[in-house]
Amino acid sequence: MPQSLKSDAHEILSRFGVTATRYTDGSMDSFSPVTGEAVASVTPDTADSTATSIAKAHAAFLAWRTTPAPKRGELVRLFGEELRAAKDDLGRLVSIEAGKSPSEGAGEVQEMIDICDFAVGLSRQLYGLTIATERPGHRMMETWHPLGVVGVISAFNFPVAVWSWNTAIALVCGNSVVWKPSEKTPLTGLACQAILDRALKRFGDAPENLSQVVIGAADVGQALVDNPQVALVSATGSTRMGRIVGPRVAERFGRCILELGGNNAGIVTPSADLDMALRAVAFGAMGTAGQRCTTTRRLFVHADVYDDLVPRLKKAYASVSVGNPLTENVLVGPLIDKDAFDGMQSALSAAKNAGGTVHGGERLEVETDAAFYVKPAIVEMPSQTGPVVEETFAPILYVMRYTDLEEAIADHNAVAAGLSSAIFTTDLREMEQFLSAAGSDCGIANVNIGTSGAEIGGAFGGEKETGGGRESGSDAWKAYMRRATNTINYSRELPLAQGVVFDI
Ligand code: UN1
Repeated sequence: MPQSLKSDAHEILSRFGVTATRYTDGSMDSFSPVTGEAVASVTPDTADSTATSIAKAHAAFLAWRTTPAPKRGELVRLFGEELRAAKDDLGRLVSIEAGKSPSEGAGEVQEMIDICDFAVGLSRQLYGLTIATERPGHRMMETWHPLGVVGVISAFNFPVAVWSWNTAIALVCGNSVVWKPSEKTPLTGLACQAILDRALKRFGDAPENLSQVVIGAADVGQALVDNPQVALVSATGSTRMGRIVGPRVAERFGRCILELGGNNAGIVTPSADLDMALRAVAFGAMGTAGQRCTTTRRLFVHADVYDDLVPRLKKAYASVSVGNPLTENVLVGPLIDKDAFDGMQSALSAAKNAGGTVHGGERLEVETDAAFYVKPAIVEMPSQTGPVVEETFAPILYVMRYTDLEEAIADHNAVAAGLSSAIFTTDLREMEQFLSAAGSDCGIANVNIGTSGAEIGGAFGGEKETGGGRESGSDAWKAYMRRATNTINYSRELPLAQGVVFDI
């Protein structure tokens, strides 16, 4: 079976036109979490080759920035077409490399298509304001200009969608892109670049090296982060990584979009539709084997409905199908690697030490012992202590009982991360309280849907240790452009602002 996954991946890459030497002759192995087997050997970049790519990207930017934005949108429209044609193949490669179910692999490619559609519309809507000026015979306005090279650093869990959010928007905004995918998912990186290359070929006269991929680990990321020609670094990953990236980019006054950890929670109130809450929590907590940054990790359940909902949840946990995600009817695939498994086990033992009752969490032998499959864990906690306040990138749901909504909201907010959140209620007052200024402190606050599965149309990101960045929809594009305030004097006088007199 490992053999067939490897040849499957290679066939897909060759259909995309990726040169075989790029994934067969290298020194860096790429593994499939489905079987734990190496499926490719890629050639890593170096700090020097990354610097060369950035210099080329900068030259591309200088040409691309003067291409009219709607024309830049045409490239992204073609990219969306290519993605539609590539959906099955790319979705399968995501499944092979990241261990997602076919439906989730395809869902990720769908997000890429959606952001392309969004960006095409945006290419005719990069609006600036006209602002009332205090001076007669003057006009004040703002103009949005392309920014420069955008460096994208992405994580294994959304190996293709996160790059596309950044790239589709960056391209219509007039920027070039250098992308470092996770070292755990280089193949999908090579495939995405090949798909974009098809669109570039059809487009015809785009500058060369408008979008490039650099493969490698931290040294390659560092080369992107420290290069003053990279105007914006958009980095998705752990808070630990963000603590390194943020200050380094700030030191050279570069711009950053940080999408870091989440410790997302749901609150189930007495008025909640429990059938709906059950399904939303099950998907939010167990989907993608708990490896989304938006995964539901904590659940506050009101005492009145606790004994109704929690046994049903435990039942769902006990019966969920865990296995090779490429086989039929499997909902939960593997963890990415052994480190993820070890992290999960140490969080579970810490939870036990803090008084928690653990259901599930044990390793399951699926495929080979080089692959790490686990039963998702649901842990009843006496209070929010120990590992509950940390993000563990694995399927662990900590469940706690509450009686007072205000206290539950305070506990909800009493963690370092602030990405996504949800309340399950049919009570208008509870809903509004949760969404108010004194409610959830997260970048995403939902009602009667889970914490994960955000649509691309909204701005995506979160507060506090989540990093504060916003990507994807709404006006997130503004981070990819520079704003100029322009004041034009069409009078014959020179009145100074604030009434200042300076007669010479
Ligand atoms: C991530 O996990 O890094 O909300 C991104 C979601 C997805 C994006 C997750 N649309 O689950």
